[in-house]
Amino acid sequence: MNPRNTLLALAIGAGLLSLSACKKDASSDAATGDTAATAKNDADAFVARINQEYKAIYPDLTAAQWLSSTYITDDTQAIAAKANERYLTLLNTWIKAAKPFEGQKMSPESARTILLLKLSTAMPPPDDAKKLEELTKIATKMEGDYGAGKYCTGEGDKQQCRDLGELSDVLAKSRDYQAQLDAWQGWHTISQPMRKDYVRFSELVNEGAKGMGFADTGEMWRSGYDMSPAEIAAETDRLWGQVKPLYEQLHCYARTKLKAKYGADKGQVAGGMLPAHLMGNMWQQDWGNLWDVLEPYKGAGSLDINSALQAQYQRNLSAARAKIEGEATAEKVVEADREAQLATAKQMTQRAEDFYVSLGMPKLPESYWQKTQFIQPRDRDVVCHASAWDMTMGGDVRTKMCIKPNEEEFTTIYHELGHVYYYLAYNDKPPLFQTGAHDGFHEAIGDTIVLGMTPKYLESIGLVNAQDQSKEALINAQMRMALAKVSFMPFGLMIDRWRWGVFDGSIKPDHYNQAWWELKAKYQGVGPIAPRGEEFFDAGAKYHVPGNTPYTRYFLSHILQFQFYKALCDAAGHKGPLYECSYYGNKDAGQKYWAMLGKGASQPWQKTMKELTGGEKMDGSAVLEYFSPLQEWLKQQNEGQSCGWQAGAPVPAPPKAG
Ligand code: X8Z
Ligand code: ZN
Repeated sequence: MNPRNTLLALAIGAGLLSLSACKKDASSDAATGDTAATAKNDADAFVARINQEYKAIYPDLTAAQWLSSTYITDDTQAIAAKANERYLTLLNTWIKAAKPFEGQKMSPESARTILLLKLSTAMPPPDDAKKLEELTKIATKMEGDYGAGKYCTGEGDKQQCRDLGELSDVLAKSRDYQAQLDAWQGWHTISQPMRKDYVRFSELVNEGAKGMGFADTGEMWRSGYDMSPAEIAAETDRLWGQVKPLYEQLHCYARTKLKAKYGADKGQVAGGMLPAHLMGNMWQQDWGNLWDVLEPYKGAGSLDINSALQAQYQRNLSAARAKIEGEATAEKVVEADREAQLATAKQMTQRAEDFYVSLGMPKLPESYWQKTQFIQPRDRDVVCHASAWDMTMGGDVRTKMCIKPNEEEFTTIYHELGHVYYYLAYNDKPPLFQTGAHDGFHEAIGDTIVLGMTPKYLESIGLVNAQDQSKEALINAQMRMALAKVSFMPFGLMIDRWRWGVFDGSIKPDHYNQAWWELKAKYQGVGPIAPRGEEFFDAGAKYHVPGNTPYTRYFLSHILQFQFYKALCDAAGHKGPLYECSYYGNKDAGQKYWAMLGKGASQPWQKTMKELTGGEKMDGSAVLEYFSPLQEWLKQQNEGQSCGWQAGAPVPAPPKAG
């Protein structure tokens, strides 16, 4: 999550409070009779003022949001909802106040600021004060309910409640068909009560979007790309068309392996789709946890990062236990374990920081280490979903995670630090330009660094053993990356296809779940083993729906990051196949990247993109270039198979337990 989305407009309102002061300056121009110049001065002064006051008021909202996300109680939620309500009320006022300036003569910077102002929230507020209050309460409640969500089984003393982390662990590690099914279905019970909230939520935000002149909230979300809403929708189709053949090959390979593992009846569902509960991930967005099933060549390249991180944790645990030897009460043992978890999480974060610093970027400020939430607290509910925060636009940057020592979390840290370094790089820009060139850029920064985590890099930091140069090792390395990146792409697309439909009314509340699974089938080729009726609200079991974070950004990011990667490789003077390139330690690449980050949203993203990559379009060809050895290999593996799936096939009764 990027809290800036909800915050960007804050400054505008604050700015308006002092607009009378701007007018005083403007009137002196009026005396000269130059009305165009007067209007220009008015607009520029308006923008300058709101920027200043935005920055001043911004920390009030981030503090309330941070508190409610790291300490979920009724009270902190009430505080966050109120803070949000106050801010959105101001936003409404300020957007209206900006209206007379639209189309007036003003500097390009001011015009862009006013444009960004209207798009600065993902939650367009309705005019009506009561409805706005209702909206912020529902939004805060949905995110809190998600964060505190637990699946409980058994009764009385025997009751066992598991949170998302624990249930995800089952999917990641257990290969017991029923245990995985139970964990998957269990998590999907937590969102059932959210359905009615989401129905109301969409009505309220749509009212807000219409009030701002958009057809609906989806159109508003699609308006933030320096092109028309219809154009960006068509762009996502085009980009998906480029990478879809690669996804289909990966899908085909995974299905063959799952069938070999679980049998032809259980390894797939109707229409040749992949069973939702068997993909190692609650949403089937990242198949990296299925390495044991999908590894092409056993042991080749030995990229076992999970074991290395586990070993690091065990070393920290031994050290912490040694300190309490002879006096180890149960409580002290638990504390030692937490000390080891925290130490490991910090070491993992230092590793990630080191990559950025190696590029010539600054070290993270001391306050980052003091104020970040690294691991899940023991004594309270928190929103564990990883996020990066810019609390003040003045260096108080933080991440909020529940880090565990595994590869997925390790790369997520690199992802989150991408957000943090973006914040730091554009902190000297006017506050309203302190956001991504577009939201996909923000998501791509850290992931680009992840692409630079080549086997050689991992070897150089001692995380994996010496790498051999065999063809088998290459395919294994490519597969490792594809399971994280390629498997994600259709998921990155389908979530907002669903929300765009909800917001434009083509998906009605009584078909929420049906539409959700139709889209999962169409794009991902994934299905449940038994029909999921409208008593469920499966979209709500993914953070970004109750958390109201637009998702197209992640799809775009998965295209962009390969373009950025290629550009940084060029800057680093890399010769040879793209996938071999790492710019770890390369200051030329770092300088180019930092310069791009520093631009924030001050100019259309196409210009920023051109400065980095030389081109002005998003394009999937770098993805295909990167994965070309794997794609060839997959084609050979899949020879003779009939790949692809039928999205509309009826879901049969589930196979018998066992
Ligand atoms: O939500 C995130 C980040 C925070 S911006 C952890 N991601 C998406 C997700 O988890 O669904 C990163 C990849 C996709
Ligand atoms: Zn992110």
